[in-house]
This record gives sequence, structure tokens and C-alpha cells, in this order.
Amino acid sequence: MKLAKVKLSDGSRRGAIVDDNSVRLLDFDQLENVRSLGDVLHAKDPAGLAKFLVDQAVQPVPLAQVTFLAPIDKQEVWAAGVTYKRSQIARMEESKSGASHYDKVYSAARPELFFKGTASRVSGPGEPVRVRADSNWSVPEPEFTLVLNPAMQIVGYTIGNDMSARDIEGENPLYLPQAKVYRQCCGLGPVILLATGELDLAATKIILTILRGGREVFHGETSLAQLNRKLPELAEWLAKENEFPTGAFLLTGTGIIPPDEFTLENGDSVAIEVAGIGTLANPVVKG
Ligand code: DO4
Ligand code: MG
Repeated sequence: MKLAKVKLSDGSRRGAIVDDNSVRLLDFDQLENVRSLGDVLHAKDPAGLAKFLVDQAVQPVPLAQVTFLAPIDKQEVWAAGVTYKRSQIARMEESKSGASHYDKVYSAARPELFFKGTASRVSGPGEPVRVRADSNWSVPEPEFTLVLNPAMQIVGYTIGNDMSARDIEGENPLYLPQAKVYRQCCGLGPVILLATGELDLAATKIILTILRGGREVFHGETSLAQLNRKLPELAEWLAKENEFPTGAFLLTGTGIIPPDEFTLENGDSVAIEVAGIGTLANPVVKG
């Protein structure tokens, strides 16, 4: 089952179950302790609760008549890094002084985990993602993203864009928070696929396409089979000595990095497709 937050043509915002061609709206006035999509995700049985909450007073709404919003409420957003060989190599190339850190963390037991942002810094589908005005080398990072409940169990999956300033990160690894966390630094959406059973890692393809003036300027593909960590392992490390009373999103790292001469420009569009989830598309702004 896929869940989402949508905006309707009258401007109202609702939780929804996403079907093939339409959405079924949820009514959050039915239960006192369920007021948001996050409350549904954090319930014992999110799929059963979502079905119970379907608003019987309204017909399913065709997909073309809704706008998908970022599927986040009050969760923190975190990210893992250097979890794919491609990322390890690119980071070692970009950071002359910090190369050995990236080399070591790729194979260390403890993964790199960093704070990526709050809901206020997240862009939903169609909303701009930002290149910092003080960066001349920035890229999108297309990342399979875990949705974690307060017990840090994986309850769903979505698509994340970990916008990154490679020049700032490369100048000095201590600049990582500035390279990674700023306004509109993260895209999330369009839907949350509820986690049920084992994922087919090889079939979970991740595709990044970047358009400039309507023309494709970059295309790259990978799959979860290339991820050098187990998904539950990343969630377990994040949970250590930490508390997430409102749950968390965890981006799991990028396996696709455009060539070194590529940087995003104002007006580009970024599309990230993940098999089984959908496509997260965002325009890029700079300045
Ligand atoms: O340490 C740099 C960040 C790595 C990252 O964001 C990634 O590999 O996706
Ligand atoms: Mg990343």
C-alpha cells in the first residue's frame, strides 16, 4: 500500500491511500489520537488503520486532480553516507585532505550518519530544491529512504534527494553540515510505500535524470543491490543512544554521482525514479 499527503483543488490538505489512478482520502477526525500521516505510519498496523480511516463521504479523487506534498510531519531527517562504492570514490577524489576518512568509513562497522534537516527544509514533489549561492559545484543525490517509527522500525520507503555542495564538502570535511543542511536542501516523496516483507534489492532500481532547458544532461542508474550496507543495519546505528519520539526519515546514501565537471544550474530539473515507489521531480533554484 502507498500512502501520501495531498493537496486538493480547494487548497485543503489530506492524507491519502494512493491507488493506480486515484487516491482515497483519509479522515483524521475519526480517532482522537490519529491526526496526521505520521500517526498512521507509527500505528501498529498502518495499512489496516489507513483502510479504516478512508473517508466514506467522498469519492476517490483522480491522480490528475491532486498535488502530492512531502510525506513528512514532525520527523527529523537523517542521512547515511559513503554506502556505495561510487560515493566512496567520488568523495576521495573531491577531498584531497579528507580522502582517507571516506576510504575508512566505507568499510568500517560504524556507518557515516549525519543530520540532514527538519520538515521545514524539505521540498515535496514539484517544489524547488536549492543550490547554495556560495557553491559552484553542487549535485543532487538520489537516495532510497527509510521511514522509521519512534521504535526505529522500518515502516515504509520513499525517495530522497540529498542535495549536496561538493566544493564546500571537499574543501574540508568539517564543512559537511554546511554542504548538506540549508533551506530546501532535501526532497522527499511523492509517496510512502509501506514496508511488507523482504525487498528485492536488485529489482529496486534507482534512476536519476537531470534536464536543462528540457534536454537531458545527465542520466544514471543503480540498484539497492549495490548498497554496501543492510537497510536494518543503518536504522539500528541511527537508533543507538538516540530517541526519535516523532520518528525519522533516513536517506541511505547515493550510488549515482554525475561526472566531476557537472554542476547543477538554476532552472535545471531533477527526477529520481525508484522502482515500486514512483518519481520525485523537483526544479532547481540557485540564488
Ligand atoms: O560524507 C559525505 C556525504 C556522503 C553522502 O551523502 C552519500 O554518500 O550519499
Ligand atoms: Mg548523500
